[in-house]
Amino acid sequence: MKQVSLDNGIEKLMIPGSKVAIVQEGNSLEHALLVLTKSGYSAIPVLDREYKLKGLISMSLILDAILGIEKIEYEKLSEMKVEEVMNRKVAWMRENGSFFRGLELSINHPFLCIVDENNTFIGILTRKSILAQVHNYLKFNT
Ligand code: 4BW
Repeated sequence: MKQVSLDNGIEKLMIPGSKVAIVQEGNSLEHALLVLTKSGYSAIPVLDREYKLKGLISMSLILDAILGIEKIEYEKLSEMKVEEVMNRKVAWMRENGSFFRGLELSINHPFLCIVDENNTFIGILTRKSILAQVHNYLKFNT
């Protein structure tokens, strides 16, 4: 019978950086809104020019930033930069991190950023791929 392990690392489950929708911290909110809308994701990583992880930007953070007291201030979309609005608290792991650590973090985070020892962005681990692995484990090992 096929055996599925939960002790393996996370590298095989990771979506590589080349396939992840990202923005740079110096991009305008308008650009970030475009990337979020076209990719269909509600939150994506923010990187600097050297591809180092800096934060996360989401649709709700952008909307909150452009919401004035009485109306939406659309001009802020081109005036403000992603770094002014992004969430700097990011759930992250190293590529050689354990599956259990990923599972634990994914309870509160829809995805985890994977970085190397220089904080360079390598990819993401999604809640979907973690759940799929747990599902396979339960299906084939119980
Ligand atoms: O455009 C989409 N394509 C696919 N294949 N699935 C999507 C898409 N948009 C949403 N989904 C599904 C996924 O199952 O909805 C879930 C929640 O999406 P989110 O959070 O709220 O945009 C998705 O679950 P998931 O694959 O476990 O991904 C969790 C979160 O990881 C997403 C998004 O914030 C981020 N993410 C996933 N793939 C990404 C990505 N961010 C940038 N680029 C990617 N390729």
